[in-house]
Amino acid sequence: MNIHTFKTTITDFEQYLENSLTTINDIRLKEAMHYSLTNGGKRVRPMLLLATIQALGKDVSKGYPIALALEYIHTYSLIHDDLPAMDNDDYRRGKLTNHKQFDEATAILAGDAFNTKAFELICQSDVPDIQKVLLVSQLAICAGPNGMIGGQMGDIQAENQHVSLDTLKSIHARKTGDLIRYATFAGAVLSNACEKVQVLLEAFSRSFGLAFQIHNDLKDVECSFDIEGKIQGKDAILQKSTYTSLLGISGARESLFQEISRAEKAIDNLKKVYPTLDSELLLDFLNYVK
Ligand code: GRG
Repeated sequence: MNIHTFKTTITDFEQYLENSLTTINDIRLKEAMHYSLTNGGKRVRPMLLLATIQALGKDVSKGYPIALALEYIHTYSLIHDDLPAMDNDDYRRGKLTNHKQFDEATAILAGDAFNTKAFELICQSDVPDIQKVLLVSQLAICAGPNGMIGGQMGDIQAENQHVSLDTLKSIHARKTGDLIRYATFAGAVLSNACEKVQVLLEAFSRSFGLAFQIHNDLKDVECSFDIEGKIQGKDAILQKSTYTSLLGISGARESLFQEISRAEKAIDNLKKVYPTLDSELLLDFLNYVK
């Protein structure tokens, strides 16, 4: 199955996502959460989680609460990332950022609410308790101080500094990569996949996560040359080390292709240990970063 066909089988996920906020009592908080949850995110992480279950031939609807929890954590991270104390952005996805549309305190609380509600969702899902414990603890690890938050801290500290390629990789493996890695982890847990399958899925999503970040850096550079051909834009202003600033555009492209081929190799190997795998669906995610 390709990703477009798969999307048509999970159209009710968007409705499920919209309905998930109806129990929030405070109207302003609910509005602020609804604003950021429904303003045009690509849903890469929940889609990857659900696609992993589909590729392993299991019941995709079982993954909805966990996929939504993952999108909640991602949404919180973007709301907080845009705040004046962080990236201080006025726009995201072509629309006002949460703190510009509402106010700073509301944006902080909307982010906090997504962060806590994610764990509530997993705990209240009807997956077996043993899986819940794994899913909750791994989400806390991936989103936490040695995961996404640690990556964000590293990213802030790297501003105006020259960092090595290894340091840059480590920052992004945590900041962007760990939630992507969680997607295949959760898909595998919910599908009762064995250790070998888990490991190969992790290799796939680790490379996909890095490729996702490199692709993002390349897109930023391609969109940010001024008329004199000088690089402008936020990363350049903050003198952030990026794949493109460390490796140049062609070096970054080379790294991107390397990660894509590592991810493809992981899927090849996975097909050998799990012959019924729908590899086309997982490989299709790589088209997004090509
Ligand atoms: C504030 C704790 C905290 C963490 C923020 C992920 C992150 C950490 C910040 C985002 C910074 C950024 C733009 C990174 C580049 C890669 C990335 C995560 C892009 C956004 O993800 P998409 O493209 O977003 O999946 P959409 O808009 O589609 O949901």
